[in-house]
Amino acid sequence: MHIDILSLFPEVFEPMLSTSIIGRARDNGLLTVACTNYRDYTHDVHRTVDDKPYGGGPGMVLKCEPVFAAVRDVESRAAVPPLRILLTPQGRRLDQPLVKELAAAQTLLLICGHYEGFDERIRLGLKPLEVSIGDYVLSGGEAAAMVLVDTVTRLLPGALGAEESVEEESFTDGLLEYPQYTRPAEFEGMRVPDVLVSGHHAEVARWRAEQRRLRTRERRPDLPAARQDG
Ligand code: 6GU
Repeated sequence: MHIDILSLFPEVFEPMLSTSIIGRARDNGLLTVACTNYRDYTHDVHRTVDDKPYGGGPGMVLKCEPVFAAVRDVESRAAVPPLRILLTPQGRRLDQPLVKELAAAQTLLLICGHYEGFDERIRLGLKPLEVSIGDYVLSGGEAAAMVLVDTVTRLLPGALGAEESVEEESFTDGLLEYPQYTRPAEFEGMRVPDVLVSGHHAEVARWRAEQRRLRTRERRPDLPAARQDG
């Protein structure tokens, strides 16, 4: 997969993109990422990317010209037309089913905003898929783009080692993860459950399945999997 990220702050991405699973996916050629600054597509001496809103009001609005120019330039060099994604709190909420859809694309183009918002014609003209990562306010789309890249990368074939199976994780089957322990068997009076120390694989599996059901019901009764019998 190839991901282009358009942003006013392209430098914020590199540390997370070169670390851990994303870094390894890039090293192994499963993923390429290119970050581009809208400011490189301005033509005035101040390299202006934002302006006051028509009709008045607080804050500044991201201008059309540098965003359209950046999108067109990046896409003109792409092998296949990318799936355009606009990071905005007004978008479709990112969840694991949407992550799966995005991970099936060959190329993603992530359009990050900052300031009070985008000129509406960015939506109207570029017709991106609008994606939000949750119901809270971020200062810009950068943190949301990073979340999206992380979640999608984990689903690329070969990105996770055998030790990091996608299958057993929270949300892949709609249930939360079971509790994990490692040595020592007792820490500050807290003991690892006997069943895990016992070495009975079938009982361990049964205990973990039960813990997942209990946890999901307790913590996330809103999830469909919490309502199932068993
Ligand atoms: Cl994608 N962008 C911004 N600015 N705020 C958000 C968001 C995105 N998702 C949740 N809050």
